[in-house]
Formats: sequence, C-alpha cells, structure tokens
Amino acid sequence: MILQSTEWPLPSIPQVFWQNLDLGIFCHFGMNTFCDQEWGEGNDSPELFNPTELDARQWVKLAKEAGFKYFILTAKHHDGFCLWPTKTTDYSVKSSPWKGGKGDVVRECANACREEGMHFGVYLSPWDRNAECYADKEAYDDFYCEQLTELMTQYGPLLEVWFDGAGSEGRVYDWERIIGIVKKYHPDAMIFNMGQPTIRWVGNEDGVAPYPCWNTENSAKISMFSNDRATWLPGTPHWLPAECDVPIRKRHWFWHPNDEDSLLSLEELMEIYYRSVGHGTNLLLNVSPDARGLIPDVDANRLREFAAEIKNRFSNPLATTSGTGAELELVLEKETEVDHIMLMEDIAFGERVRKFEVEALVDGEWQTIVTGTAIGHRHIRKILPIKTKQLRLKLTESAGTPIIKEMKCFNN
Ligand code: FUL
Repeated sequence: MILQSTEWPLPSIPQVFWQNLDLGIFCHFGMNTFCDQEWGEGNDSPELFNPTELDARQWVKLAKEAGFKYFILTAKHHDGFCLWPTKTTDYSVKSSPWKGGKGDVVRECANACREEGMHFGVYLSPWDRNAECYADKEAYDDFYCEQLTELMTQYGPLLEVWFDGAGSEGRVYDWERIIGIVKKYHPDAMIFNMGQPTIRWVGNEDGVAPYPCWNTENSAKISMFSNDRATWLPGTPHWLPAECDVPIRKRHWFWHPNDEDSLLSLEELMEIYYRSVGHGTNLLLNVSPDARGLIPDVDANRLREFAAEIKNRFSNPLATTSGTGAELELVLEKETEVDHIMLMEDIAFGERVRKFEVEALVDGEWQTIVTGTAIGHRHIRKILPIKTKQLRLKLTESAGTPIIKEMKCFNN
C-alpha cells in the first residue's frame, strides 16, 4: 500500500552527510581523569592536571584506523575545567603544570583531526560546577556564550556541538543566543539535543536504539536524571536522527585506574552495533585517554577488535542491489547460506518505507524470513541461516515510492 500523503519530512544536506558517517568517537578527558571520578565538583586543583605523555595524534589515529569518522572531545565537563586556555576563567589548562600552562588540548586534538582527515566536534557542558557566576542566570549565559564563541572561532571546522543536559534539569539557558553562535560560525554543524537540535539523544547511555527508531521526532529526554523533555526552539526540524552514546568501559566516561574489568567485551560491542548502526542511528563510542594522556592499550585493542569484526561481518556481501518501487529482487551467484540482511533507504528523499518483508526462495517456495517497519538510513537484521539463491524485498507500506539505496546479504 502506498500512503496518499506526498508530504513527509526531509533531512538537510548536512544531516544526510552526518548520518552517512555512522561511527564517531567520544573522548572524555579532563580533571576527572586525574581524580578517579566521573563528576568532579569543580574544586579540584588545576595542579592535578598533568598528563605526562599526552598525544592527541594517538587518539585520532586509533579512531581512524578503527574506521570511525568523527571525534568529539569534552572541552569542558561539568566540573568547569577547560581544556583550552580560555579567557573566561582561570580554571583551565593555563593554570596547570602541563606544558608550563602553555598547552591547549582542544588545539592538539583539532590539529590531529585535521591532519588525519577526521571530522572534529566539541562538547561544552552547560552545567558548570566551578563558575562562580553559575548562580546568576544572565551572567552565566554571557560567560557560556563567550566560551562557546572561543571554541567556535579558534579551532577550525566543526562537525558537531554536543550539549549535555545532565545537571541542567529545570535550568533555563539563553538557547536563542547559544544556538545563534553555533549557526553563525558553523551553520552546517550538527547540534546535539538542546536549543535547536539537528540530532537527538537516543534516551539512554547504553548505546542502543529501539526498533523502529524513526528519524522524525518532536521531543527528546533532556538527561538520564529526569523525564523532562529538552526545550526546543521554534523552527527545530522535524527530521532529527538519533545518536547513540556509550562508553567502552561500562558506565565510565572518564578513565579510572585499575578499571580494566569494566571494558565491554567484543560481543557486547557487537550487540551495541546491531542496535545502533543496525537500527539506523549513529554510534558515538567513548574511549578515554588515561592520566598519561594516552588511550590505554587494552581499550585500543578492543576498539581494533571491534573494527575488525564489523569489517569481517559486513564488507563482503554475497549480493548487492538497489532500486525504486514496491519490490526488489536480490539474486545470488549460487545457492548459499544467508545469515544477515542489510537494507538502506536513500534518506535524502525521506524515510518512506513504513512496513516491509524479506522473502527467500527455498526449494521453489517463497518463505518470509524478515518482517519490519522502519528501514531509514540503515537496517541490519541477523537471521537464522537459510540456504537460498534468491531473496526479495516487499515494501508493503510506504509514503511515496520507496527508494532503496542498498539491499545486501551476507554469510558469516
Ligand atoms: C552524561 C554526563 O553526566 C556524563 O558524565 C557524560 O558526559 C555523558 C556523555 O553524559 O549526561
């Protein structure tokens, strides 16, 4: 059935670009790294910030080697400590012993990204537990806008700006001004979940999206700590793809000593992959540098294993096709066992498919092997292995003519 309506939300070109990147690395590094904590109160001495071997190239090269396409650094977390020498406060790298107070982590990371061809983004926590002016709404809005302007103007192109709602439950910021600054300097950057977002939080920190996870939404949760919905400015687009964020060490965004046991297993990471990228969202996987300023070998190796497994499962399709219309056939060279199906719509034309089935020809009979609703940017389905030479995709409900960018099958 083709729905009558010819009106459905379309993504912007930068949104499509961002969705095609699929995989990003999140990097939490800061005062907490040196204090064995997740949420500093903003009173730890800058003297403690002293990475002995900081090398942002190591972080970014690893991300690139693992096939990740963007990198987001916590320029300031809730403790208020700034990783760049901001003019707005002394609570920054400037007051630390690292490089004699002349260092700039944001610059080193931005430069490494540029050199490696990695898209760069920044996280700037609205909640600030150090800034004295935080209690004064207007004064803090000024302070925050100045910090944001520094980040927007001194570090080259930015793919994404991450606004974290944690700690800001019930607080109102001057979003119009904040978003205005992002748009002025980086009109194509993705804005995460607050103000006038262009991408939304998936609603948990486990890295998993529900199925279906439609690309359209009218609201999103502000944080883990309340059921409040983020306040969005008028004009927020209806097309708002989700990003799934999760740390590679269970519940730990920052590095902690003697914490290797919390590293996710390869199986857990693959499960996350199926339920994020496989449900059509981007995956933002956090990997943290330690107190040396280097990503530890165990984390780096796990990330490499993860990358190798994705490649192993999804880079050699048995057959590939694409097409327009309500039915698509996928013919294999010979009868083979199939255990994964991957489908992609051409989302530049919207998310048109509302219901589908995949059938396999087995002993001359068509058997339904998959039924679903959303396809969107990507849909990956693991199935019980079935021997077949031919598959067909039936798009049983859609808005307008379905446009399938890719249909593939695999045998692992
Ligand atoms: C949460 C924060 O409270 C965590 O520390 C981390 O930054 C995560 C990405 O978002 O809301």
